[in-house]
Amino acid sequence: MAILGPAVDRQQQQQPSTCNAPSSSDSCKEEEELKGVRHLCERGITALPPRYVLPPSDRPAPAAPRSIPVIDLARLRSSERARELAALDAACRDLGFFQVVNHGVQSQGMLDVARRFFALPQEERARHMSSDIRAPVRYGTSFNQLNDGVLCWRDFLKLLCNPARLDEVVPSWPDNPADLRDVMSPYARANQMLFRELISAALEAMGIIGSGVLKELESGTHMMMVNCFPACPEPELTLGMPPHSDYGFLTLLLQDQVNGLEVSDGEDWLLVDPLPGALVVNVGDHLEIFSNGRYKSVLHRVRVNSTRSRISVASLHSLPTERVIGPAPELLAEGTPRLYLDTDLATFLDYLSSAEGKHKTFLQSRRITFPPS
Ligand SMILES: O=C(O)CCC(=O)C(=O)O
Repeated sequence: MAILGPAVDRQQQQQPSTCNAPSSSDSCKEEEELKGVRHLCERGITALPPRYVLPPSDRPAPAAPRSIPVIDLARLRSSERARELAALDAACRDLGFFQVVNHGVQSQGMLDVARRFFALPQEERARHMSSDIRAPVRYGTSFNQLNDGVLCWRDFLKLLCNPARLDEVVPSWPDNPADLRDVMSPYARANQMLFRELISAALEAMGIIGSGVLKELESGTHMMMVNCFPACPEPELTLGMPPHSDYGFLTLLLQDQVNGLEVSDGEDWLLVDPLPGALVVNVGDHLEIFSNGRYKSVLHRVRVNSTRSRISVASLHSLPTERVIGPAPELLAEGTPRLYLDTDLATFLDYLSSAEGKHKTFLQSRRITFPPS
């Protein structure tokens, strides 16, 4: 589950390591693991350390690449809008995932600079390490490295880039590679514009027009998760990210040419094979709640492979953190029952720290269950 925290606080410098040589001591092993999977690869590991090994039932099975619905932005902007809106509506209702083509967002530089960031020496990347999940800039590893029983084969750079505060936060982003800020901030802006266009289309498809949500989104949240999944010595035993749903309205995913995203259709995991240059978009928990269940926030996970490193950039967009989110009033007209409780960030954080957080998805905890009639 991705977390959209408010833009707050400090960064914590990583402490100098006392584990200078590969060691068998448990605390040194743990310290090495928490430096991330790129670091383990640089140390030349040839087998998966035990903390990354999933129980057999959670391991990825071989999967054939599959296409997902395509939404063509050129058509959405043309006289064919109504047909494209219907396709978008169907994709959000059925799979909860689609891909966008002809979007015009320049992304090659973004992937390139992300790759160069993860290729920096460990000490340089570690300058941005923090155990504070609300830190606006945070380099880390796994899914939630402080809580994960089994670690994931992923390193990430989280950048908070809320539209109303982007210029303010960019100076706190890494300054190495030297062009990182200059490349990533225009990408963030272009991604925000695309998100606004897509969410406006989704609202129109649901018949929600002029509700003020678009205005609220101007001061909404945008978090970029820049992910690196290095080639893994035993990919059949682990995952790059475990099954999770996203906490926001929509997530826009940029990935390089290496596939890895798998989407649950309720029975099987589908390995997503996007068209070259497409961005993959998925419905998040907030949009499922806001749409009163019409749109589906679906579990997804990431598999890794033994030969190729993979880079992805997930942009998670939502309403302001203090906004309480419930089903849109327009969708509750004429006696349609409300299917979800209202929610806000505090509820989500409480849920994460509760025992329930380990067993159910957040969305399930917000569903209203009706007594049998
Ligand atoms: O890399 C991917 O394919 C998905 C990443 C993702 O799900 C996330 O960052 O939340």
